[in-house]
Amino acid sequence: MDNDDTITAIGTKPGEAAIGIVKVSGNKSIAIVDRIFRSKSRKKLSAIETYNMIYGHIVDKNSDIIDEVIVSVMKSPHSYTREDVVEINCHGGLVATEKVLELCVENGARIAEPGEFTKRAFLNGRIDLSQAEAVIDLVRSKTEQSLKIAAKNLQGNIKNEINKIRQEILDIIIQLEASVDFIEEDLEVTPYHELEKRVRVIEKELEDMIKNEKRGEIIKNGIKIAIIGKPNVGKSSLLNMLSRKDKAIVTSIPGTTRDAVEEILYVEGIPLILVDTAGIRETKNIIEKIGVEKSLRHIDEAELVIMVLDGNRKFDNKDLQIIKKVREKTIICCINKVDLEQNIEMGKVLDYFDEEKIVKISALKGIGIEKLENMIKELVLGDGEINLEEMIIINKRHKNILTEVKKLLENARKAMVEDMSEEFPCCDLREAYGLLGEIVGETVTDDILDGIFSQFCIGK
Ligand SMILES: Nc1nc2c(ncn2[C@@H]2O[C@H](COP(=O)(O)OP(=O)(O)OP(=O)(O)O)[C@@H](O)[C@H]2O)c(=O)[nH]1
Ligand SMILES: [Mg+2]
Repeated sequence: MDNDDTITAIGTKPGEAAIGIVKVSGNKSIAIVDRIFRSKSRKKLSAIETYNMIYGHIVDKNSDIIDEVIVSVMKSPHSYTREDVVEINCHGGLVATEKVLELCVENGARIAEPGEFTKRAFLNGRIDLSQAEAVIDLVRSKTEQSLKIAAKNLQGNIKNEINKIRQEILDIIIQLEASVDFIEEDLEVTPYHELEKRVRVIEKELEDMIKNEKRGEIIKNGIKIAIIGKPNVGKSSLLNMLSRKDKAIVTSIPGTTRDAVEEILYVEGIPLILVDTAGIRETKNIIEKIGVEKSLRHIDEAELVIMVLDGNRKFDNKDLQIIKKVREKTIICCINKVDLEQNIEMGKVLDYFDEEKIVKISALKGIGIEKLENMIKELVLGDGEINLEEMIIINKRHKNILTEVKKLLENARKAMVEDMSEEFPCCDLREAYGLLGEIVGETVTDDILDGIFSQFCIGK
């Protein structure tokens, strides 16, 4: 990718729409569009003020009119990319918009790679890498909550925090180096135990951010909850009750659900992806067998499992077999059909589940559903409410970096505790400082950049 040439792309979704926007960015963008644009007053784009719009037509080399347009000009450095940016608002037909794009290319622009506009904004210093990533998150947001996080990160939430921490690390390094430099001069230096305390404070901040990554992931993508159990215990009835819909087929015939049925619920803006699965049992029926295999896969992928038992029947080996498959998971145990006579031996159930993870319900009558919902909420959101205003929500890439940084800080602190010479903690801290630069994009390889920007859509 050459960053000096002028790039172009369609910035809107292809297809019939009210408008289609062709974006052009780079030092030749105004000259290129001037060649294919005719305003009524014959005014040139180069003559119009930045952030103004002008009406006219796009014409081809035979001066045939291609489209009626409004063109806006945003001059460097006050534009998305910090370069001269021209946006051509076409009538949103597929062919007209494509044709305008083609004319831009014929006149010297190059088709942009996915994310290249935002990459330029980053390379030209308008935003840091965490803000560029926030642009992707913003575009992809599916819930109001995830939009909120992305918008805050775009404002520089992560950037500011990381830069603050980097500054603090740098300051500690300077203190340490000072004690090396002035070792002979008997100058007052900050003692190890004080610096160590400061490192500990940073570690704590990193810990909080690392913890929040998981929450961010849940807010963005929701969590998957698998409803499992042997046939006929009431799994589909429960899905229907929780989603207040008549989504899954319910019958008294064991083996009704063959294929997994999904339904998305929003709990405080967080998507819960509920999956009703086929009842797990040994079966010769080929369709049911595939369904059972699918159930097992869904259990694997689920962050939370709701295990349904039939309170009307005795706890048996089939229940036990299923419990054994989900031992590693976070589980809520529902004793269903409490409206009927209870034959299940609670003593046996308590052998496998903690009392606070068991809830008695009737998926038919709606008994205990609220309690179940609260249990789900608590397990999903963890301790307390999610207060987005005060949280810094990072992504996986950041988390991996912060985890490394935390190890380095621990090493540095250990070196101080063991009263090793200053070079040792200094070395770890310098590495930590450099690593943190990868989050904001100050120290970052082309591979990482390509990995990030290739996730963008074209024209962004
Ligand atoms: N009395 C009573 N009957 C229930 C309750 N929940 C489900 N049932 C009945 O139990 C039968 C089986 O319910 P389903 O929801 O289809 O059970 P399932 O676990 O999805 O069954 P499979 O899909 O075959 O694995 C149906 O006749 C339901 O009406 C309940 O809480 N009380
Ligand atoms: Mg079912």
